[in-house]
Amino acid sequence: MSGAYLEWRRVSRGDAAPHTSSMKLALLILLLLNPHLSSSKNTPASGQPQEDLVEQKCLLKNYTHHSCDKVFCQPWQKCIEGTCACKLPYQCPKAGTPVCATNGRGYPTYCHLKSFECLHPEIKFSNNGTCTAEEKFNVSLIYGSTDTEGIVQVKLVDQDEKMFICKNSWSTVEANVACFDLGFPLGVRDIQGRFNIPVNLKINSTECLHVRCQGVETSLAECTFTKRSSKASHGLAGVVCYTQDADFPTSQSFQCVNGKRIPQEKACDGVNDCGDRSDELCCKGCRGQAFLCKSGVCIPNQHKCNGEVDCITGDDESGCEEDKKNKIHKGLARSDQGGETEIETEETEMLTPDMDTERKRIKSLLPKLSCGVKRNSHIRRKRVVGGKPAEVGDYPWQVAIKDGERITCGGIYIGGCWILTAAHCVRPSRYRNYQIWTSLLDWLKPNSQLAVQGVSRVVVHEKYNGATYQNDIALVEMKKHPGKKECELINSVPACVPWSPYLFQPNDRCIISGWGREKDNQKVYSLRWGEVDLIGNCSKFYPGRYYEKEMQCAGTSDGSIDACKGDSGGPLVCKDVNNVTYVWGIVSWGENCGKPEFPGVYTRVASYFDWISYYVGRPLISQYNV
Ligand code: 4AZ
Repeated sequence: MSGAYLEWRRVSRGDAAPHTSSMKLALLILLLLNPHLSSSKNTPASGQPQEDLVEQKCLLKNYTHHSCDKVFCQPWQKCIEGTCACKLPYQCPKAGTPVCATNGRGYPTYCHLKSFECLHPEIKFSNNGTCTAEEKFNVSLIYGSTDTEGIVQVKLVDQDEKMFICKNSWSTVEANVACFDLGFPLGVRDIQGRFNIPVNLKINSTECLHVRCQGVETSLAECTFTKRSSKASHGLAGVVCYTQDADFPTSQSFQCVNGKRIPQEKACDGVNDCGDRSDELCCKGCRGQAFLCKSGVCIPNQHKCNGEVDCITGDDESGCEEDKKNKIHKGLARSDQGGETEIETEETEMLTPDMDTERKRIKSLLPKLSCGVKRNSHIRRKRVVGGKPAEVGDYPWQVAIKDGERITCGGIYIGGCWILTAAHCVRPSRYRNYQIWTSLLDWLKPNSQLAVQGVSRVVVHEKYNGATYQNDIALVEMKKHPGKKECELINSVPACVPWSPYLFQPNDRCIISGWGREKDNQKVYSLRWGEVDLIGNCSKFYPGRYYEKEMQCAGTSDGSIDACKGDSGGPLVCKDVNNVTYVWGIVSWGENCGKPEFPGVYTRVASYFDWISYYVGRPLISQYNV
């Protein structure tokens, strides 16, 4: 945590620290960025220490369930400049079953309807199949003292009677969806309440319905309703929806991005108490059983190893074979309230179609990017101090940039005809002088896989600063071979372009490669590689010269592995839990080579996702098709 940041914290808590003018300015800027701070953003009035599971610096970014830095977008959305935006219906996969909306209109698939709803939120999902006049799903509240609360009643499309929901199938997840459906955009306030249930109301427990939502629905009609043969009496589900006038006391509360306040102890518990998930997206740890994604997001424990990736870092679905075996061994399965309970043996009758399965199916039908996965990997052999020699196919995204007679820099193939490199490596006006050598190992003994491409264009970042090395990033477009529509690089594989700054963290181990000099300035002719760790807080090594958002330091504690002169423009790649390789950095600068007190500095590629996609086109590098 930086000193400046600590200072701000003191100011926001209202301590008696004298306000310097720079502190006042910083506070003003922060308030402009987040108006909620002016009330009591996670700063209890009692002045108690802040909740330490929450990452304060991250909160300032106001992340919600629409922030693709932190979450995956829905299949009917696309990630643009950090926000999940609505796709147009025609961008949905064509396959699927027809569905009906609340406006009585039919849509060819669930994705088409959800995409339409994304643009016109007043129209919601009603039912599967074709639209007929009588069929209407309906939710209402009864026995409450105001219209914001009550026992939940639903009328399913093909049932005549309104029915109650069983309390044991009811959680914050379902209650949020019910409140959204009823027109309370901030979701649920409480699932307990004092309701005026008539004493003569006799409900047979078999008459209540079970409901299961995923938490991404906007109407209860999208959740799955079942009827169970259980004879046990469980009580009926009720809800108090959240309204601003029925506010929580301001002390000890967490301020959600949507303006809702929730008890502080509900932040980072895996449950979307805010309704916009803003209480789960900036976490250093999670409460109870919730699972902490490497990206700092808490998800409910039952989403771990459920076959759907929830963490952008993929860690909720890795190592699941072990987990599954354990679960089966212990006879454990998903329970209603978040924990794990014994598998229920009662019969269940499905009353509504399973739209969650439909949503997963749509996801699987979306086009997938092929990047970051090597075609054939083999076992490495030789080892050399300060890096090891690479073998054919080890770094299929690594390219060499030849300027005239000399190989001056490295580069990274990112797909199509595009090479990513450092701005200080190239000049747009010199594009005719450049050649891109792919699949090269040793430039004294060119291997058979080697291919050489001309260059048609060089784009240097508009804000590249040669004095400070800020925005040291450039794109090189290769020429297509005559008569060809695409750049066909048979032996090359693109590295994936990271779209979120949370995909990798300090201390993650990554790989650098290049033809750069050895520590003793000795020339190198064959491609070498080495493992380095991402380093946080790099300002301490380069005070005043390190720009956190644009740069990333990496190295080893003894400095033995480092990039050096000639490696510039080349890759710092990191592998995710699924062994997919991302270009996390571009070799940019550093004081000397191989000195532990001066780690290598790389351009932080994730910060330039939008800049890159502007030139190369979103579909080439975007995980979400556009
Ligand atoms: C260079 O001159 C250079 N040790 C590249 C990387 C580093 C230092 C210098 C990092 O291209």
